[in-house]
Amino acid sequence: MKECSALLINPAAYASPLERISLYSFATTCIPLGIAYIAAVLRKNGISVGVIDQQAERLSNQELVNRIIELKPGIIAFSCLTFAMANTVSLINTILEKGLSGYIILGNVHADYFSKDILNEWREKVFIVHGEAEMSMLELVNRLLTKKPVDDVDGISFVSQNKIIRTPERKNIEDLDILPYPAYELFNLKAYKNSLAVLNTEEKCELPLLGSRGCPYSCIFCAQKFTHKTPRYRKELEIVNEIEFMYDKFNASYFGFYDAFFPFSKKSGINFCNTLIKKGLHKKIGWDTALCPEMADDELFKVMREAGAKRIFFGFESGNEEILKSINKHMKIADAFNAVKIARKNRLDVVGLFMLGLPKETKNTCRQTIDFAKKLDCDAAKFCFFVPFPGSLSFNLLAPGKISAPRYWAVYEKKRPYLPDGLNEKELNFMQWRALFEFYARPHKLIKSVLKGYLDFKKIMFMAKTMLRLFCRL
Ligand code: B12
Ligand code: SF4
Repeated sequence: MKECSALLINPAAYASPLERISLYSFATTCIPLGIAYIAAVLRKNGISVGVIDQQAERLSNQELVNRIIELKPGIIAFSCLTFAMANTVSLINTILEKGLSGYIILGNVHADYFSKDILNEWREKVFIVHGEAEMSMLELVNRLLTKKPVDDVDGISFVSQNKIIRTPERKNIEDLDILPYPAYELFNLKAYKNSLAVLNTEEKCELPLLGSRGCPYSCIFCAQKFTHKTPRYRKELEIVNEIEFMYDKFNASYFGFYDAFFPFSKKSGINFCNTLIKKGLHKKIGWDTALCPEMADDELFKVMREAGAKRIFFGFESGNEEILKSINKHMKIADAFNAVKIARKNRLDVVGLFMLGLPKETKNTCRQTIDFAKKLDCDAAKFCFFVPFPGSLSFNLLAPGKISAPRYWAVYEKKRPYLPDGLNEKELNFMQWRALFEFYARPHKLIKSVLKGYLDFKKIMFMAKTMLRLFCRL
């Protein structure tokens, strides 16, 4: 990589080399789209940009710092998500201790949410960019590189004369189609091979796609609204044009939508698929997406399949209607069964996403969720622990007294930040183990999962080891 003016970094969620082989190394590595968009906007405006994805490239902190030294950037910008924040803190402290020249900019939901605490910690040494950062970053980077004042840049916070200044809010980008395509050429694309949305595929190059920003719903565990406020949708033709461009430029033959859900509606979905088919792209590419179960529709799924869709992710979350309601999920259990039925009919794989440890969760409701997952009989299932992440409604609702967070970023490393009244940590861990075991250890499911690439030897061994460890601890 050549020297650059602005270096954008996606820090890893581990702090030590040992942790690299821990659970986090099994976390999916996907291209951080926010960084890819910011990089594209900076580049388009003549700024030389470098990108390092520490998570994907599995760099130790020492290796990352050495790279920063080599690249001599005037700006060092970090994407700050909560689960990687403990490591980000130690990276920033190292950079400051070593006296590396270069302004430090922090963005993404965690830095945005905790901007005051962060500025109190590092004072004038860092700048925060709030919300969607493309335009604020462009102005801020330009000002800092040319040593001009930054107080007229909207959407940022910084310390000046010992005071925290927050400039007026920057409006989100209304017309998403004015943005340049994400700058994937700056990423080491090989580092993301077979990474898309957890699953293995045979395809050559997999890339993310974003057809919209924001979401009209308010599930309590989600921080989508915090950054992206109102929903905005791209034109279907523009999305298809981007697919065509990425196919030509990177030989990208598989795409995964990062949207809250895509398509946005039946009409828009049919239009998108027909446009893709008209251009003949359906014969060259495959794609997957996430949808709300209640949007399932036979006509829509049929044309999606024709247009190259292979798989749909559904956030089913819980098998208990009361819990679904309390987390603001607008889906009914019956919608889930209907969605899987229609997807199956149209030969679309279904990945079910479930949560354990939600507020009001008990052993009994976990049991309902496990039975629900098994009955639905999705092709694959993920059982995540509920975490009230900063930026989500649940963080505000549960924070007082409920989240054991002496220092909000450190707790995410080792200790569960939240437990419902009805379950202790051991019981919850055991429920996850049970869920995975009961779902995958059915002979027909195991065989199908291996054949379809949802499980490979590495994942089976990892699961077996985790289960054994949990079992020994009980
Ligand atoms: C797609 C996605 C994934 C994908 C890909 C992740 C990836 N590496 O990008 C997958 C499925 C793998 C995933 C996994 C997880 N995810 Co996720 N994911 C998302 C999602 C839906 C979209 C992210 C996205 O690309 N959006 C499109 C871009 C354009 O928007 P953006 O990222 O917000 O970026 C803008 C701003 O935030 C800002 N910005 C972003 N980066 C930077 C960097 C700098 C330097 C600056 C200045 C600004 C800036 O400017 C950008 C452009 O406008 C978000 C929700 C959301 N934010 O919309 C959650 C989200 C980021 N994920 C989240 C979580 C918790 C996870 C998991 C831990 C879930 C789990 N239990 O396993 C894992 C972690 C895996 C990992 N190690 O990365 C949380 C993070 C919450 C928090 N407070 O940190 C979010 C916000 C969802 C939520 N729960 O509310 N995720
Ligand atoms: S979880 Fe999905 S549907 Fe719910 S608010 Fe977040 S993005 Fe929207």
